[in-house]
Amino acid sequence: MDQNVVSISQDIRDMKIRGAGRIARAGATAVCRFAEGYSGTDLTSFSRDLDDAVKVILDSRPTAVSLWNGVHASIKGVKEASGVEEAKEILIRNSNEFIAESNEAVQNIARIGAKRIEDGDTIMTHCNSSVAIGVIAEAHRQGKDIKVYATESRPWRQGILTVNDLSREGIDTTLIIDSAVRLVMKKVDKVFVGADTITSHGALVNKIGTSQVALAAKEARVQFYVCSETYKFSPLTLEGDLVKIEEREISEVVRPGEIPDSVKVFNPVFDVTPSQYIDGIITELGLISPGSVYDILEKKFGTELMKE
Ligand code: RUB
Repeated sequence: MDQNVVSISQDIRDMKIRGAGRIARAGATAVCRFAEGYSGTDLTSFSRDLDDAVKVILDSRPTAVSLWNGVHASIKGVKEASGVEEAKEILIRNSNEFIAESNEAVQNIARIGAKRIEDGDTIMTHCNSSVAIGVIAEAHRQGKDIKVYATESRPWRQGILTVNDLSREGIDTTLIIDSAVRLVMKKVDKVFVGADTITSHGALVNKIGTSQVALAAKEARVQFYVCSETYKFSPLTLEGDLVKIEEREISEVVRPGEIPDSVKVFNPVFDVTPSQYIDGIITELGLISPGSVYDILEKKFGTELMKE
């Protein structure tokens, strides 16, 4: 197995590379490295080895469809190549294109999303979404006076990354523990979160606790926005597939010996926010309603994907 594929996949599994956008670009990078390092000349062996590499990459984290989409965008058309050299060229070109488009989408979402933020707004964000942070930072750069409450996001505490990112931008930032969300919501005007996956019926799959933030926002009549590239829309859910919710090690929650062995620990790391809690999804194509996800998926993937 290609060593780059193995080590990038391991870094995703260990959360050294994390966040749905970054893992998608890392997945595309892994298949690109596979192509660059491939020295064989037999197309059948190349295809088989590529299938194995893709499997290792996709197995690294199950929930974010961005990884699946990033890898599938990279391997598109490879099976139709006439030889190994052509297959390698297609792979390298596709993955570079995916990475460039992904970075461009993040910038466009920042520009579009910043328009939803007004001078004087207090914002809440959850976990560590580079796309949501991009929106907030862009509004700040435009001179809007904003305050941000960022949740700690147990157990991995990605909120620590978020407050570091926001304060580096010079934004007035307050860290809160996850259980303070409902209390603090009274002071908040808008919530901006990222996405790991958005289903064809407009539900959001994101860091565990996102649905509780959405519930508290709904109760307090606070607008709830999702910042998401359209490659986080899941074509698989068009056919009714469910999104697999990743469960991680109990060592992320408790220290050894802290609780009796008889006590079970359940550590799901994502949850599902139904579409009726979402005021808008800010994508690189514009601000859309959760009800439009199906149409975008159909346009993007058509029936071609469904036949694969
Ligand atoms: C990260 C998380 C983020 C999304 C979007 O979870 O839930 O909100 O992945 O991130 P984890 P981005 O830390 O478990 O990967 O906007 O950066 O793509």
